[in-house]
Amino acid sequence: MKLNLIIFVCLMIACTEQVTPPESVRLDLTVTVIDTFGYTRFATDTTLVDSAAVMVNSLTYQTAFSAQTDSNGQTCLEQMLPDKYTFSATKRIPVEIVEGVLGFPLELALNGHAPNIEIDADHNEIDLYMVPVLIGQLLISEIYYSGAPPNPAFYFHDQFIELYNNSGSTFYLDSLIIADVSYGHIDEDYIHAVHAYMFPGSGADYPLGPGQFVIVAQDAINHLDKNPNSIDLSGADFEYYVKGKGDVDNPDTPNMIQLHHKYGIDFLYSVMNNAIVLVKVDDPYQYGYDQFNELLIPKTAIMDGVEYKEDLNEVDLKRLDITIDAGLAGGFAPYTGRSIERVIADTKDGRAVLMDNNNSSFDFQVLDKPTIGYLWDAGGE
Ligand SMILES: [Ca+2]
Ligand SMILES: [Ca+2]
Ligand SMILES: [Ca+2]
Ligand SMILES: [Ca+2]
Repeated sequence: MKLNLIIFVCLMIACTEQVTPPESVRLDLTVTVIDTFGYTRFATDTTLVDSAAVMVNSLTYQTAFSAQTDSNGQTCLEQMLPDKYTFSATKRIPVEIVEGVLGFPLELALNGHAPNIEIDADHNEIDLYMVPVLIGQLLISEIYYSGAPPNPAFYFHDQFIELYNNSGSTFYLDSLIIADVSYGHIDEDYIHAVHAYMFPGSGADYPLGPGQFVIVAQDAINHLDKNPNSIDLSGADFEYYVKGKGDVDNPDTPNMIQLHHKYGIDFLYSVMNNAIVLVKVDDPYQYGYDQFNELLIPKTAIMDGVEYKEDLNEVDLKRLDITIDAGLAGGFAPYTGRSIERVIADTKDGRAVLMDNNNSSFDFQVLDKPTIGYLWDAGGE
């Protein structure tokens, strides 16, 4: 009996053990990062992008490698296995260089993304082309979507999104929209929104000053009453409210205005994978719906967007394109109480300037617990 058990355990180990390819197949992989839009040439008289952060994800082995390009715009990853890889790179462009090229100042980053590239001994040099992307000023600074660890049951009504004014001037939240993005549409011009909720106000009712936060809760209540592993959102600034579905409505917390709600008892963020966007558009119904009852929102109206997934290696199966979010945040199991938050890139006039290169693989970090209305990096608990 005991022997049988030992054999069984050995078999289990043998089954789960990964097959390691022989050392001889390993290769050196060179990534060259190129900017043909003129920003790098303006600064260095070459199209080769130095000091770019590069991330390489293996699809089979589920490993990630990060590196930085040298003065020739190159980085070499040694001893790599032949596989399909996804390549991603990002670099912030100093405002004075943007002004030199365009004639006016603008916050830009360069992003490159090449998914699913077959690498072997004959194909081990990759040219990654960068495109300029606009950096947001009003940002999604945190999304707490994972839900609370079971106590006693799984709990996900404590989700919230935190927005942050990353700029030096006041923004008005009035009529801005938070939406989530459907998967599987190949559409250059529009995102397809499953849910879309709008801030109330008539133009100047809800100012957000530089360095200020706003919290939008799924339900603005103290969730510790429902699950001791959860959080208190009774102080949230806004909440989603879905009429006729048994949703709670805290009378002291203003409700977001429902523009579109395809399904669900609330505006629930998936605990595994989703993409959330912040939108500014004059008429949200101007472009109508697709055949799946999803609201069409032009990509040019998106102020910021963040995509997250439980499995970060699924970078080739994304909802948002490279102009909105070239990467992925997250990488943890549901119901862990963990959260995702932007990292601080800089401080300016005493306020944190958050990183927004439109690539969540670089811009976001994972927190063990959410930080409601403050930043973990700024000396949180
Ligand atoms: Ca609700
Ligand atoms: Ca309410
Ligand atoms: Ca952004
Ligand atoms: Ca926070």
